[in-house]
Amino acid sequence: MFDLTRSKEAFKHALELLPGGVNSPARAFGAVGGNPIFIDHAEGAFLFDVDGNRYLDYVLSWGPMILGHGHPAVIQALEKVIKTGTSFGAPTLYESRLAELVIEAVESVEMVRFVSSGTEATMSAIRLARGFTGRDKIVKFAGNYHGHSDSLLVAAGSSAATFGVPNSPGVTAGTSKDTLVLPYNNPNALFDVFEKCGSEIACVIFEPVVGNMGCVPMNPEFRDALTLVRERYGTLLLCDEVMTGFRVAYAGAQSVIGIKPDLTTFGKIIGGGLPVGAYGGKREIMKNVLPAGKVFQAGTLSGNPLATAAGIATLETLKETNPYPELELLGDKLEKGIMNAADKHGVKLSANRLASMLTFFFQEGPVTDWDSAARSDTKKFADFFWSMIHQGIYFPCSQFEAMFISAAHTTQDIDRTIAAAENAFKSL
Ligand code: KE4
Repeated sequence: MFDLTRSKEAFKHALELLPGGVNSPARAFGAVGGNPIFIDHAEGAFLFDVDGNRYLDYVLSWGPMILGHGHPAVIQALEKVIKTGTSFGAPTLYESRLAELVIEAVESVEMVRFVSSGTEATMSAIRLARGFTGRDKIVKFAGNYHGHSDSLLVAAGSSAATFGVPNSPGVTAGTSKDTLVLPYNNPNALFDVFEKCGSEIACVIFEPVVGNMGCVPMNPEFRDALTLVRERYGTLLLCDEVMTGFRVAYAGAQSVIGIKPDLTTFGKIIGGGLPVGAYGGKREIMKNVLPAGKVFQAGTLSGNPLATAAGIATLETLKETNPYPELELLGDKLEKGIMNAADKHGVKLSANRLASMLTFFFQEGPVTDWDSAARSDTKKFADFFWSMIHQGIYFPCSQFEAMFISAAHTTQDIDRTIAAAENAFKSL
């Protein structure tokens, strides 16, 4: 058993200062019980906590650290830029360079605007879709999480789902009435709503591969239904790639799923661990954003030189090294190894994976939407989570989160993880 004394003391103190002792509920260990672990530093594929314990990290800051922690290219880029200053409130060459990289990588993106978080990206993209179409309603899907702006915090996934708080207090009825929440991977539910009020719907926002109810890939029929309602009703497709962008493929999950959205949002990896979000898409739509157009959006630290430098270093390293084939091999090995171990010990487990993004659901499966994900045995997940923690393996602290593999993970790390999981299954 790991000694977690200092983390416990740190959490007790943090509880006096911060609501729930954290700055984001996903970190609070609410779904698994016990106290969150306070991290002192990280290196490569590993986290080191304030008690000196080392963990193999499958959270990677909820996705951004695809190169692993403290990658030399990112550190060198930050060391160079920080000597020149940290923020100017004026344009820099870094913003244009990061924009070039995103536009070059993602075929559907002709123009992009940087913000400081995924929430800002999706909130701004929704406003742009409404401004461009002149329509008020939006469609989202249960179990999909797009950040915490009011119109999107309705039957959200991620930590909201974990805490069973589908509609957060403080979100007004007036806001929620324009948000329609449908089941994911369900073409008929989509067609029904569009037949009723398709002409009022500005956009459909979706995760191309859901990470926020655990990993749930989009099925081809649903993909085709999304494309059909866009053609038939003139609604915009808003592909939320905050988590999947540069994660499942350099060209985005949209290139793997085979969907061409009107707008795309980004975050996480494009900041390389610093605060960057972005929204982008067709020029005819993006040119409506102030000051080119009339749709307002602004941000003091948007395109900040430090954050964009980290993002540039991350994307350029991904482009140069192309870790995706190796990440696929490691993901496949991990998925098969843990599923075999579960089978051997009679543990009901179902896995969903795309590339280096995956989730093991404690149930028979298949998991294709929120209702099926919610049937998972969250108590068994919590017991598994803590058993892995005490073996030095750091899984996401919720059944309804995706886990990730970095380019710093090795085959030996995967083997160790499979062995630890088999150990855990013995005592479940
Ligand atoms: P941020 O505002 O947290 O940067 O991004 C919001 C967001 C938007 N879209 C998708 C698909 C996302 O996954 C997220 C944020 N993801 C969660 C993890 N599931 C962030 C973790 C947290 O909330 O602390």
